[in-house]
Amino acid sequence: MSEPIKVGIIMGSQSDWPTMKDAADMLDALDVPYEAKIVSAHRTPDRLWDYGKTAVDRGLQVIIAGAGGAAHLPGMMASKTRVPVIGVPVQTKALSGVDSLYSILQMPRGFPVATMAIGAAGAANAGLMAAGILALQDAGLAARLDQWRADLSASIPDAPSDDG
Ligand code: RP5
Repeated sequence: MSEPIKVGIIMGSQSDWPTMKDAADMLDALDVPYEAKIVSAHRTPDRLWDYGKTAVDRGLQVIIAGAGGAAHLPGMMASKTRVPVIGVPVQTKALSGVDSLYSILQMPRGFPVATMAIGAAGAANAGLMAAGILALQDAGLAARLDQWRADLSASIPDAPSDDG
């Protein structure tokens, strides 16, 4: 039997996928099952509501939510479910993602969103953060995450080189 899906990756638009794929790739690397869905706060509000309403019962334990511009998706999702929400501000053309960052970061007291950096690094870190949360209850994943971190450290040279 396949492992139950505990991580939901949601995004406001197809155009967010190139960024959000970095979260998915990280979860793939750590062998963490996930689902990826387009759920827009503005264009599909009913879909957002249903997703939040059913998240606990479906067994989701972390939701990674990415959006750009007036990025209401992570905050609205946090208002609808107690499943922890990790927000990824997608980089925008008009304001370079600072709009997304502020929209996601400045939540009112009571409805937290764990906000990552703007763009692909933030998405990758969201995958790592989700894995870290699940690893608290999953020794196998904890070992894989420890190994991933050790491999990253080992790949960093101790001195710079002219060859790059
Ligand atoms: C937001 O609007 C999405 O999260 C996306 O980042 C942004 C632009 O969406 P598209 O116009 O590219 O579909 O809702």
